[in-house]
Amino acid sequence: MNPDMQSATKATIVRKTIAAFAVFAGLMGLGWWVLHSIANARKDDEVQAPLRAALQGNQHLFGSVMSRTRLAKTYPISKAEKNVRVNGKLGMDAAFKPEDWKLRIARGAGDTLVIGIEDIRQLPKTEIVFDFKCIEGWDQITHWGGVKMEDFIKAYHLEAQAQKAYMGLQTPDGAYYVGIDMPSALHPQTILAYEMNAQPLPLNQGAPLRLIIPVKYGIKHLKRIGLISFSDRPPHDYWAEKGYDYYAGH
Ligand SMILES: Nc1nc2c(c(=O)[nH]1)N[C@H]1C(S)=C(S)[C@@H](COP(=O)(O)O)O[C@H]1N2
Ligand SMILES: [Mo]
Repeated sequence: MNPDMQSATKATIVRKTIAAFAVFAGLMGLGWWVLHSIANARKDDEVQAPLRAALQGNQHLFGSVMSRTRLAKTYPISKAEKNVRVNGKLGMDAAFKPEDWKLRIARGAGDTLVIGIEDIRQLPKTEIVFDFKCIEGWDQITHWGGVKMEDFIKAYHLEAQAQKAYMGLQTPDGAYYVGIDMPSALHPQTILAYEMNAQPLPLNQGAPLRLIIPVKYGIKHLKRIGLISFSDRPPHDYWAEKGYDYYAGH
C-alpha cells in the first residue's frame, strides 16, 4: 500500500469511528429523553400518563379478545363439589344482618336504585356449574344459581349505564371492592348468584347476593354485594391495588 492510500484509509476509519460515536450518542440521548419524559409526564392515577396509556391499551386489547362467544367450560351438576371451600373474608363482617340487606345500584349522581332480594328472585333464573379458579392455585367445580347480569340490566332498565366501560362492585361496608370491564360483566355466564348447590347461598359464601363471573379468577367473584356502580374509568379494585392483574381473566 502506498503512503497516500494508507492515509486515505486512516481518514476513512477516523470518519467512520466518529460517525459511529455520533449515532451512539444520539441513541443514548434519545433513550434518555424518552425515559426522562415518561418520568416527568403528568400523572394519571399515580402512574405516569404514557405508562397508564400503555396499560389501558393492554386492558382494552384483552377486553376485546374476551368475546361473548368465548365461554368457560361447564360441567354436569353431578360433578359439582359438595364441600365448597370458603376463602375470602374481606367485607364479611360477622355483625351483618342479611334481613336488613338491600342491593344499591348507583345509576348516576344522586340517583340510587334500591332492590330487595325477593325482587331479584323474581327474575329469570340461570344455573351454572364451572371450574372456580383462585389465583392462590386451587380450583373447584361448583354449582351456582341466580340471575344473569345481562337479564338484570334489562329488567331494571340499566342499558344506558351499561354503555360505560366498567362496572364497580363493593361489599356493604366498602371493605372489598372490584372493577369489571363491561364486556365481562355482561358476558352470558356472569350471574348475580343467590343459590349454591340449589340451596340458598350460605352467609360465608356471600349471601344474600354474590357475583359469579366464570371468565375471571376468584378475586373478582365479590361476595355480599352491597353497591353496584358504572364508570368509564377503571373503578378501584382491592387486589389490583396490591399489584395483581386488573383484568384477572383466564
Ligand atoms: N367479600 C369478599 N368477596 C370475595 C373475597 C373476599 O375476601 N371478600 N375473596 C375473593 C377470592 S380471592 C376468592 S378465591 C373467592 C372465594 O370464594 P369462596 O369463599 O366462596 O370460595 O371470593 C372472592 N370474593
Ligand atoms: Mo382467590
